[in-house]
Amino acid sequence: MLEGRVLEERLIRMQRQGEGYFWIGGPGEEAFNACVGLLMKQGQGLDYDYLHAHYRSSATLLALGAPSIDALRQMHNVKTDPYSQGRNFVGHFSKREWNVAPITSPIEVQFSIAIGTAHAQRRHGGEGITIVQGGDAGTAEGDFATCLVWSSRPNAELPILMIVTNNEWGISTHASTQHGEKNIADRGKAFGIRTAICDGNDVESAWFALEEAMRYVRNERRPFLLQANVSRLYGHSSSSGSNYVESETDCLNVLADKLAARGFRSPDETKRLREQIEASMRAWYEQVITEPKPDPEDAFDFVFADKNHVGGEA
Ligand SMILES: Cc1ncc(C[n+]2csc(CCOP(=O)(O)OP(=O)(O)O)c2C)c(N)n1
Repeated sequence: MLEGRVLEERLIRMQRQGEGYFWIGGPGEEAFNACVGLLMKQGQGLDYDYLHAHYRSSATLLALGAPSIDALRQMHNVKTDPYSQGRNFVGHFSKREWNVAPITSPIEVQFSIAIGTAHAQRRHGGEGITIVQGGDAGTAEGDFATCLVWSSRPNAELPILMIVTNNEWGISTHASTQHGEKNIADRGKAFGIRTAICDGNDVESAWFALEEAMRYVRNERRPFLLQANVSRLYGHSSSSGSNYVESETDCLNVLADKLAARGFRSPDETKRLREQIEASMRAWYEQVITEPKPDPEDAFDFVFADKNHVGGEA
C-alpha cells in the first residue's frame, strides 16, 4: 500500500515537471486494490483468475508483483515500458502471463470484454474466475448493464466478480446528482446476483469482503457484485490539478493507526519505511529518465496482427 502511494506521488510529480503528459491513478484505493492482487489466483490461462482492471488499479498490479519502475517507464513514455513500449498513458498496463487484460481509457468497456473470459471459464470449469473493476460513474454506461444481463442468464451464469469502486465522483459530477438507486450494488439484486458493500478504505473490511466474494464465485460458478467505497485522494487526474484532498479518508492513515494501536508498527517505523521506499522510487526515477524513447519506425508494431500490413518486409 505504501509503495503504491509513493509511486503515485512520484508519477504526479513527474507530470508536473513535464516528464509525462498526463497522470491518472489510484491514490486512495490502495487498501482495496492491494487486497484484490493478494487474493487473486495468479497465473496464465483458464485455470487462473482473469483481471479486467481499472486505470486506478496500480496497487493491484504491485500486489501481484509488478515492479514500480515499469509504471515510471510508462509515465515517461520510454521504450523499456513493458506494457506499451512508451506509447500509452500511465496506469494502462497488461500482462499476459498473469491474465491481466489491457486497461482501457474508454470507461466501462472492460465490463463487456470480461464477459468473454468469464464465458470461457464457465465452459472450462475448474476454479478460475474473472474479476472486472470500474468506477461508480461508469456504471451509467451500457456495458455495466450488459455485464449484469450476461452474467446472470438462467443456467448460463458466469463465474465473474464485478467490482464497483465508488469514490462518488465522475470527474466533476457528484454521484448524488446521478443515482436514483440507493446503492449501486442493489442493481445486482434485480438479476438475482449476490451483492455486498465494503469499506474500501479499511483493509480488513476490504480483505474479508473480497475473500468471501471470490470464494462464492470460485465455488458456485455464479456472479457477484461488490461495491467498495473508496476515496479519490488526488482528484480525478492531472487535468483536475492532482492536489491532495484533505477532507477525504486516507486508507494509509487508517491502517497506520490500527498497526500502532495493536502494537505491530509504531508511527516512527511507518515513517522510516516510507522514507526507504521514497529513496528507492527516486533511484528508479533517475534510471528511467535516462532510458531511450520509442523509434518512429516501430509506431505500428503490434497495432495489426500482421505488421506487413503497414509496409514492413514481405
Ligand atoms: C466512454 C467514455 N466516456 C467518457 C469518458 C471520459 N471520462 C474519463 S474518466 C470519467 C469518469 C469516470 O468516473 P468513474 O467511473 O466513477 O471512475 P473514477 O475515475 O471516479 O474512478 C469520464 C467520464 C471516457 N473516458 N470514456
